[in-house]
Amino acid sequence: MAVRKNILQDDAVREAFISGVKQLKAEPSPFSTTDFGIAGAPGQVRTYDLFVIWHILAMRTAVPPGGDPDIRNAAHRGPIFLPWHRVMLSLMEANLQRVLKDASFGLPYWDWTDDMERGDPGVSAFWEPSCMGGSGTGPFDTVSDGPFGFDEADPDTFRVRITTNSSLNMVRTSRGLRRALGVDEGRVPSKADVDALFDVRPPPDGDPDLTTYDFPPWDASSIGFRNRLEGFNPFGLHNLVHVFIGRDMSLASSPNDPAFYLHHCNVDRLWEGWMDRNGRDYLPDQSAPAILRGHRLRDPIVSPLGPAATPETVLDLTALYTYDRLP
Ligand SMILES: [Cu+2]
Repeated sequence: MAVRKNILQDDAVREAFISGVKQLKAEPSPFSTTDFGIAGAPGQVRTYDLFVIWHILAMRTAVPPGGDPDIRNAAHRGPIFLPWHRVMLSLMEANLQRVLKDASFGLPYWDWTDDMERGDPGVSAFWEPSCMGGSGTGPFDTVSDGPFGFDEADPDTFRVRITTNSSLNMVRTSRGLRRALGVDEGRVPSKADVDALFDVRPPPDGDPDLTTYDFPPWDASSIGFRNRLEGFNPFGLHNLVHVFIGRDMSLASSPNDPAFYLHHCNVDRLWEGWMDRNGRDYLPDQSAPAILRGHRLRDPIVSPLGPAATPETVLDLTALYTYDRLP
């Protein structure tokens, strides 16, 4: 059983995360780039980059098929958003446990509200060279400090290897990680934003009842807890943090930035806190129409990294991990 802790409050877990990411970034997976239809000479996909590919594939899979992935896709803009990323995080955590040889390792979380309360969220121990490194520099905003900074002369330097072009086709690359902290958005969510997410007083007319997980039409326009946390309606929380970090974090290949996992771990913590208060209830159930296939209670979440899960099988993972503190 793992306990997930605040990355800024535990040096050992921070160092283990960094070490584990570097190992997964170097470790070959059983897959080749051609297995995923990626153009160019075949190359072996590393375990870490397999997560990037999986995320891109999900993001460009419209639900329903033939629809618009910007309205609803296999991992975002619909009810599956929270369970899908929970499965992804659990698989990352299991892979980190494996390479770290520590079955009790818990994926750490980044509570960005602490950074916002201190004033300038771009100035935080989180962005120090001892943790994630900071904002990028140069024409492409390439990160040059910290454990994931780019050093052309170092063959083992942290590299982005898979990304997408403007048509969401996967392309191979070999470059440094890119970030532009605070450029497209100057803030991250505040404690007040999180308090509002948990405000279960009877809503004024027209406002969502945040004790309900999600509502029709189950997409990026829906009101309710899921979309408030995902951050499409209104814009904020999860989405705001991606845009605040910018560059690689704004793309379908956003798991290229290790900060992705620490951010999403905090999103998962908020969902866990919500279920702890409001019950482990998910919507829609299996009676919802087939156009929602992929977002219903017992629809499979399929991954190249492990066995399929469903929302129902991940609603309660307290036997696998807990958080040191719930909101
Ligand atoms: Cu995502």
